[in-house]
Amino acid sequence: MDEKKVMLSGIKPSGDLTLGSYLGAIRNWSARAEEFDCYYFMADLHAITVRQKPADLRRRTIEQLAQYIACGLDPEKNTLFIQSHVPAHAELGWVLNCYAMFGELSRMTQFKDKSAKNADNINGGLFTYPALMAADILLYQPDYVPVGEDQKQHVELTRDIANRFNHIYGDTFKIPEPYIPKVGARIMSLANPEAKMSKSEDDDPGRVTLMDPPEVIMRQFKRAVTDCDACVRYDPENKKGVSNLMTIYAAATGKTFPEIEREFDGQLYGAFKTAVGEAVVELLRPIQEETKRLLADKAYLESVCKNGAEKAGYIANKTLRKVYKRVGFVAR
Ligand code: ATP
Ligand code: LTN
Repeated sequence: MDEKKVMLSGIKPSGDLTLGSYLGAIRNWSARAEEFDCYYFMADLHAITVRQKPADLRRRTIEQLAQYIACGLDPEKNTLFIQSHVPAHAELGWVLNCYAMFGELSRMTQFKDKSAKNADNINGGLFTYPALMAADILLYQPDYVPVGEDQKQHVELTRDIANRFNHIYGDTFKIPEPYIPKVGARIMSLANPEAKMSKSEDDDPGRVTLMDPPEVIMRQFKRAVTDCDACVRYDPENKKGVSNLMTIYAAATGKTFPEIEREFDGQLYGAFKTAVGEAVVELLRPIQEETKRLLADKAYLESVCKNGAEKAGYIANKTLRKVYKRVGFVAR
C-alpha cells in the first residue's frame, strides 16, 4: 500500500486566533486527515520572538489547541502538539541556522515588518526565525505546508535550505510545497484593507477573533472600511475594502464573486455588510461552542498534548538523528 502524504503547519500563540488565521490556514487543514498524515502545532518557540506575557502565552497556547480541535481537527486522526514539547525543533533549528544565509534572512518581509513594529526589540530570534520554521517543517518530511499567502516566502526559503543541505550531504530532506487556499489566502484588516488582519496587533480595530460574540462581529462588519462607489464589485486593485468583504463572504458561504455581485446588485453597502457579518457569525458559532466545551475539560486537553508530543517526537527524532550523523556529530 502507498504511504500517505504528509501535511504539516503551525500557528504562533501570539494573539487570539482571527478570521484570517481560520480562513487562511486552519480551514485548509481540516478534512484532510483521511487522505494525509497530518501534524499541526502551536508555535510557542516562535511566539517569544516578540515579547509575551507568560500567563497570556500559556492560556493562548491551550486555547489554540482547543480551537484546532473545534475547527475539526480530530486528535485521534491528526497529530496535535506544542512545539516546545518536542526539543528536536530547537535542535534542528540551530543546525539549519548554519545553512541559512544572512542575505536570505535579511530579505524576509515578515522580519522587516516585525522589526519596524518592534523597534525596541529587534532580537536575534526574530531574524533567524525562518531557520527554526524550516526545522519545524523538515523534521516531518512533509509533502505540503498549508499556509496563508504571507508565509509563502518562508516556505520557499525552507525549500532553498533543504536543497542546499541535500546537495552537500545527499538526500536528507523531502522538498515541501506550500499549499495556499484559492479564496481567503489573505484576509485584510476591516479597518485598513491595505494591511493583513493580524492577531498580534492589539490596536487593530479591524480584527475579528474566532471567539468574538455575535454583537462584536456585527459591529466590526458594520464599521468596515469600504469606498464611496456604493457598488459591490470585486476589484482588489481599486476597491480593496469591498473586495476583502467579498472574499470573506465567499469563503463563509461558498458563493462565487459573480454570484455575490448579482445578489447585491443595486443595494447599499449597509445591507451587504450586514449579510457578511451574519454569515461570519454562523460560520463561527459551532466553533465557539465546541471551544468552550473543550476548555472546560483540561485533563482531556493535557492528554492530547502528551500523546501528540510523543508521536511527533518519534518522527522528528528520526530526522534529527540522520542530520546529526550527516554533519559529523559523534553518536551518543
Ligand atoms: P502575528 O500577527 O502574531 O504575526 P498572524 O496573525 O500573522 O500572527 P501567524 O501565526 O503568523 O498569524 O499565522 C498563522 C497562519 O495563518 C499562517 O499560515 C498565516 O499565513 C495565516 N494567516 C494569518 N493571518 C492571515 C490573514 N489575515 N489572511 C490569511 N491568512 C492568514
Ligand atoms: N511562521 C509562521 C508560523 C509557523 C509555521 C511553521 C507555519 C511557524 N512554524 C511551520 C507552517 C509551518 C507564521 O508566522 N505564520
